[in-house]
Amino acid sequence: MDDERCFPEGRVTLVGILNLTPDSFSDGGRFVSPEGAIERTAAVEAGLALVREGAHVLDVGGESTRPGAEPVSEAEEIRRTAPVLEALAKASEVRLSVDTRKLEVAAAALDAGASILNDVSGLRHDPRLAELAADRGATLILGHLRGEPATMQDAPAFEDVVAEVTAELGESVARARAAGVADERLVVDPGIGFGKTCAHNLSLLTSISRIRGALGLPVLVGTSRKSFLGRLVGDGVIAPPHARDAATQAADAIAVFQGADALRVHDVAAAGRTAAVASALRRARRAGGGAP
Ligand code: HH2
Repeated sequence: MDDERCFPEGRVTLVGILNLTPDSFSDGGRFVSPEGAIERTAAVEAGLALVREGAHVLDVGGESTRPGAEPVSEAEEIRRTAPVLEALAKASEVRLSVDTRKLEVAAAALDAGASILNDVSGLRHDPRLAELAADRGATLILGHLRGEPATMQDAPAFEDVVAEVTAELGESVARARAAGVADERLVVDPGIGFGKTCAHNLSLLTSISRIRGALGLPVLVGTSRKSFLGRLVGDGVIAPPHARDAATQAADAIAVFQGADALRVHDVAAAGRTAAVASALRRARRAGGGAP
């Protein structure tokens, strides 16, 4: 693996979402035939289209983590993800990430050409992901999630969500470091929508610079089309995922303005424009002597 960082300072890294699932909340079923076969050519084409839109990283997922999603076996998750990763690795230089909590799936993805492990559980599901990342020189994204995706929205409770999420992410970071993962290969993520109420998500999104400062690592933010945004723009009902794009840009702009290093998004072109404006505003505020 080369030494170039996947999430370098000085740019907002755009992570394009490519879900190979029948049931993801926004893009589920796009590349799955009625019999459950993955439509590999169409998936690779969609990934390459995201790269043309400006994606620096493609995050390939084979299991939905939405609340109440059906669990998927490791073999099925590998069947969905590994061939598409392999084909993308042949077709493009883009960095490839696998969105999984499972060791075997992560190992198969690295074999197929991925160089980033995106673990929404922050090593709580399987701490051995840290050794795998260390051994293979992979970058590790550590998300914040209490419990399991299936039940995470049952009754999320925090006394001080920012302090608790930061402390728990710190535990994930300590585990990764203890396993030998270098800081240059670590990214943290407050887990927007993962076991949090709308108010929790808003508190976290307005505290990105605090989280980043406390942990001293790049922060990735994933708000794209999430249901709390549908709640905010839905006028009494929850707006469906396709009606949450403007809301996503607003939330992501606020995150970048505070220093978010990466955005995980469905609409890469829009995120690139949002990041350009929010970064320019951030630079203007710094030049004007405002907060960092
Ligand atoms: N959100 C989702 C999945 N993976 N990974 C990180 N690091 N951060 C996130 O916020 C995040 C993530 C959920 O979104 P999506 O992949 O669109 O849906 P689903 O889980 O239903 O496949």
